[in-house]
Amino acid sequence: RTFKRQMMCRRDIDSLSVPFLAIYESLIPPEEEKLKQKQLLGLLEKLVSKEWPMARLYLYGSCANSFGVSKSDIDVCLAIQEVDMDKSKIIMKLADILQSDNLQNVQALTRARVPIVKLMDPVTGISCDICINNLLAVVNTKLLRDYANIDTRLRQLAFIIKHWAKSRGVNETYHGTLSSYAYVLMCIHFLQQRRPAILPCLQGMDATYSVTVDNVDCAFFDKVEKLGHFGRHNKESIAHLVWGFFFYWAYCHDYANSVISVRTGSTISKRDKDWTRRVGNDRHLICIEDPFEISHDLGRVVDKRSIKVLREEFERAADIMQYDPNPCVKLFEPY
Ligand code: 3AT
Ligand code: MG
Repeated sequence: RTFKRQMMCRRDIDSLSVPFLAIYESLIPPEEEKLKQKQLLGLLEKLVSKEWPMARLYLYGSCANSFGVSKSDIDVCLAIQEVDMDKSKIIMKLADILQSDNLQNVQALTRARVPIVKLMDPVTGISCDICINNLLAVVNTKLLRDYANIDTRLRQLAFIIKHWAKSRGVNETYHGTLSSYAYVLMCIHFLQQRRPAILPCLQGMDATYSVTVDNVDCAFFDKVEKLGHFGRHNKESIAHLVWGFFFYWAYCHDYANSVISVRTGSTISKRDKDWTRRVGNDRHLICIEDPFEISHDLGRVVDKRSIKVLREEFERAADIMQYDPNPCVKLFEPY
């Protein structure tokens, strides 16, 4: 492998933005889908507040971070202070409460890594997962959404990368590949690295938003409308960025020594984080620092076999972007 290989981008790259933008547009959820999600959230709020008037429901994940494609399930977090009830009891009770109304397939998954209630709303056709007190996910959802509001190229790039990852079968954490959340962080990191930068580092700026959740201080600049158009000095087209993203992960990222860190707007060394050797099941073969739970490597699910799959997919995509006459077809070919 040629590390930090220099490569000139193909000369017709910008003309490829038209088909890429068409794919992006086709993935955007229609307004009526958003309305249905709100409607379902309203129904859930009504049912929950009968039993727990002080509880709150928050949307998180792709339905709220602006990286959700059409027909996604929604992720909901129940924020509740029930001191003498453990999570699995709350999950069972919640399932009970929701069972009673016109919702379908209500299931309590108390033994999952993150215990949830799953259900389907027959009126809107939307499926939903409800977790308990996972407020860090609500805060990281806000961080992602705030980044998306700075430059539309982030949302475009992330949609295209998520679509690629799903088509190629590399968006499956239970098979050792990466979550959608990890891919969006990779996109943000990549746009922070462009010169001129397309995204700033919100956690490196004076904080205008600050909360403490589970003993983690979460602080960042969230008045993004005040940034003007931050990335305006960088004129790279979406096709150029898709090419650059794959080229970066195929040939530029230093997998052996570097951790990508949206929190610092840069990379940091694996040695500084003590992520140099395998501890338990955490192998640190690709390192993606969570912006708030900084001891948390989102690449920890990746193993010896799947890192090879991932890197080969990045190289395949980079080569298609560089040489294929019709990259939009080949890139998303089912694996
Ligand atoms: P899909 O459109 O459903 O593929 P998503 O954005 O909903 O994408 P995930 O299903 O991977 O992404 O995760 C849902 C949310 O849960 C996203 C993020 O706020 C949170 N989350 C996921 N994985 C982690 C993690 N390892 N650490 C912290 N938060 C996480
Ligand atoms: Mg989701």
